[in-house]
Amino acid sequence: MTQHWIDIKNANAVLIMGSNAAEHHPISFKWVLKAKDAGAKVIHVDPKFSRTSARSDLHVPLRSGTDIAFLGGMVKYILENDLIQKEYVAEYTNAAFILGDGYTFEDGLFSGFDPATGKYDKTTWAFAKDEKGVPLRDKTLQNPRCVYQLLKKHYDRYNLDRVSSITGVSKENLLIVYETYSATGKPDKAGTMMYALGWTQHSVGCQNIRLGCMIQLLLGNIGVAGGGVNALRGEPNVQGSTDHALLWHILPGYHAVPTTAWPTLTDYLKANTPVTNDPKSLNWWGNRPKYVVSLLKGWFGDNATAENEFGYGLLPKAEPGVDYASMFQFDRMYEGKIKGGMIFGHNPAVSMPNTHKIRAALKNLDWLVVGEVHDTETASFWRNPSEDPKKIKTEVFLLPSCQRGEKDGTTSNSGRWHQWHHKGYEPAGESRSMGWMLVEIGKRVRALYEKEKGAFPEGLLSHTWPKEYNADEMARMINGVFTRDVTIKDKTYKKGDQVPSFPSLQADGSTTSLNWLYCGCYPEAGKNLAKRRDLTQTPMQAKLGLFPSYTWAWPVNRRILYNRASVDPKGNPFNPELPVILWEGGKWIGDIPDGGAPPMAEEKGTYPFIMQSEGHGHLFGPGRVDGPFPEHYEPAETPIAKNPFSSRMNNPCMKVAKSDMDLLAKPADPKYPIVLTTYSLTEHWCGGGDTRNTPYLLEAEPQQYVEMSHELAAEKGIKNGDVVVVESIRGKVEAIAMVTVRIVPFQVEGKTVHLIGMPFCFGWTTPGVGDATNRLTPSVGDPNTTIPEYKACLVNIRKADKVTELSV
Ligand SMILES: Nc1nc2c(c(=O)[nH]1)N[C@H]1C(S)=C(S)[C@@H](COP(=O)(O)OP(=O)(O)OC[C@H]3O[C@@H](n4cnc5c(=O)[nH]c(N)nc54)[C@H](O)[C@@H]3O)O[C@H]1N2
Ligand SMILES: Nc1nc2c(c(=O)[nH]1)N[C@H]1C(S)=C(S)[C@@H](COP(=O)(O)OP(=O)(O)OC[C@H]3O[C@@H](n4cnc5c(=O)[nH]c(N)nc54)[C@H](O)[C@@H]3O)O[C@H]1N2
Ligand SMILES: [Mo]
Repeated sequence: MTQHWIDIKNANAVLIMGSNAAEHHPISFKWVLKAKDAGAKVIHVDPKFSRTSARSDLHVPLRSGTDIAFLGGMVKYILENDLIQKEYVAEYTNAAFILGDGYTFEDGLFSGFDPATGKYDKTTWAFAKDEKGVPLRDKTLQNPRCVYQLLKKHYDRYNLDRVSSITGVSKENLLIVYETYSATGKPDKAGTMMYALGWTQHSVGCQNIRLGCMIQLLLGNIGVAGGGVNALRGEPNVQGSTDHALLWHILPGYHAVPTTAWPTLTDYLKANTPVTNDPKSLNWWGNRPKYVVSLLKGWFGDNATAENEFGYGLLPKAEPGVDYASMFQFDRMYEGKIKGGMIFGHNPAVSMPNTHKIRAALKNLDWLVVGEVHDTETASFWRNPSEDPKKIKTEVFLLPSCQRGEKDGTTSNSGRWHQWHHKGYEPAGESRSMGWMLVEIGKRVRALYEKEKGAFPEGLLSHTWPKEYNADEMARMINGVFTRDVTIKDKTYKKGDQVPSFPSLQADGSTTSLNWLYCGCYPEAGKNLAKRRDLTQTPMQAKLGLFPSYTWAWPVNRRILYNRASVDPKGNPFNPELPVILWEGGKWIGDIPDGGAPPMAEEKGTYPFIMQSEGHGHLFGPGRVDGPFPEHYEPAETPIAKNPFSSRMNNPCMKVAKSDMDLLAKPADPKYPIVLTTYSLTEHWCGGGDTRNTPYLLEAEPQQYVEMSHELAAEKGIKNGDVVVVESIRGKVEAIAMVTVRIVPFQVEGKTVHLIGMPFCFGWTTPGVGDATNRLTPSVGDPNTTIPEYKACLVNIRKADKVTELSV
């Protein structure tokens, strides 16, 4: 989130799109209702009606997978009716930047596409530059090659008729949403966007979010109170685990994972440290060397020296171009290329797409370690009723793990608040925390390497490894310490002192930090700010709902990111009623400003979007792999025969697994005419491994079901409560029919398209509940993130021949 939960109350309009906030993020929804009580309009754009829709002013059903068309139509509406916040757009976004000659867009493809690799060469997406290398700009926005004009041209094709026909949303509904939401383009008005899986779980997931961001930039809604683009994060603790690099492609603090293309630290830093020649651009990522060296120093301690490039050579390197995301790890496992592995707190045999393939892949392992609170479909895959355990070679170890309440630690919430939780009770039985297990496994593997050596022992043995796991000590080291006596701005720090915050981190080995973003969360010995519960506020902060001394937020306790964009170039708040920061007496007050420089118009002033090397918000976004402007493509499986926007049916860069089990239905496949979307339930948690073992939650939602419209039920001769079979080209699932007005048929490209919805929390280890919905879904992913397309695939549905127990 660029904001924090409480700030949602300051919005004049709330667009909830791709999220069921009331059910899955109830705390966020408390603030939505406060905004609504204060007069805000709340809009829910979602294929099905839910508790979120029930409390919104407007629920707009749209066909799953068509958000870019919907939002592209909004961009056209905003530009045609001149509703942008002009000063913000001209000064703070790259609308005025002029593109070089190479950039083109034709028939669904941007310039630089190589059909052989399915990848773009992005060099043609570069801006034209002056002799100093600074992008050329036309702040009148008239130059035909400026971003504003190219944006206008791109979305000119997204007219009401076409958008309505592809999304299945009526023109009246489109206009109401466009008009209501774009009213927040006035300087003193703010709209907020709340999204989650309805946007991310698509082969165009990243571009869904980008288009949301672009609308927010056009309306001047980023950095201001009540604005923002807000990812409602999932699993506790998905925000923290992303920050600390649970994902394969980054190191802690969002640094690219080293690859063999960058054999030395110098190569790595050169490739990953942006430069700017514009003195008004802070270019914060220009500091990357300080953060990477401090991370290496934290990992390797005295074994990290300037001579050995701080141990960079000890890190494993990925192969460039290879995708190690779990969807493709399972693909490699299915091919027999992976021998063993560990799975902690994850139940892929239920939650990964195309679970028949996942389950087949697990059989190829020699050994598997599962860290779990319960037995699951993953730990027990070898005794699935359709398997013969005697024929499965895999040796499975189940490590009993303790539950959240049984351990100390932190979670980072969606608003980036780093919050401590205390252990409530002792772990049951022999269960242990994951921290304990990982430290212990590390110790034992190191002892073996010391004794037996093996391949490349230096990597493991050079690590600073803790003697035992201690969450508070870990938080202290995540913040980082000085490795020698250092004087910064007249203040002397001794070796071993805590680094006060990340501007003090250095690239010379004098500091450690296991994550620069969290540097400042533990600024002095004994001062773990995640434990802070101080409600003190100034009157200005009270008006905003800002509690700066309650816990700690990354970065540097800033609560609203890009807050320098909440003031005009002279430093006057766009909304004087709710200033986030104020320039007063030569300094900023309010929230912690993004960089301490004076207002932009002053000589030493800087641009507000400090994480972009040119300092401007990206309307034109060359950073993504699949295009600088979001474009509508159909999901990998689509019920229509032709994409009316171009002759490209699907995202040309989408990730597709290609094994013999990865079949895809063809466009408008008569065997699979129905769109399936999947979702979580209030009463269960994700794959249900936990909640199916909690009797009262299971009683509340006891078995697999499928929601469908009355019209589809009538067509198929299905009655409410019937047992039905839902079938895709990859598998089938039995479910109870829930015939409901919450789902309606869509009129798409001149025909009726039905959509059905299923939860994904059920699995065969719980008797009588049915098996995984993901038996139906495809191994197709977004090209930037490889997040699977769980939200739109094709199926058919029929009444079961005989009434059965819900079976596997
Ligand atoms: N009680 C409870 N809370 C949870 C969870 C849980 O399992 N149970 N899970 C947690 C986790 S890990 C996560 S990631 C979050 C998930 O939070 P959400 O994203 O809210 O979860 P979902 O139910 O998967 O999807 C949200 C909505 O997206 C809609 N949708 C589907 N396809 C589309 C589309 O193409 N466009 C649009 N606009 N909408 C679409 C669905 O109909 C659904 O209403 O919740 C977290 N909170
Ligand atoms: N069709 C479809 N599939 C989806 C989604 C969807 O919307 N639709 N959503 C996706 C999303 S966003 C997510 S996040 C995934 C979630 O799916 P998974 O990653 O599989 O995670 P969970 O189902 O939340 O939990 C897995 C296991 O963790 C165990 N567990 C709980 N607490 C602890 C602990 O402290 N330690 C250990 N070791 N184990 C613990 C639980 O018992 C549970 O069995 O599913 C994804 N799959
Ligand atoms: Mo999630």
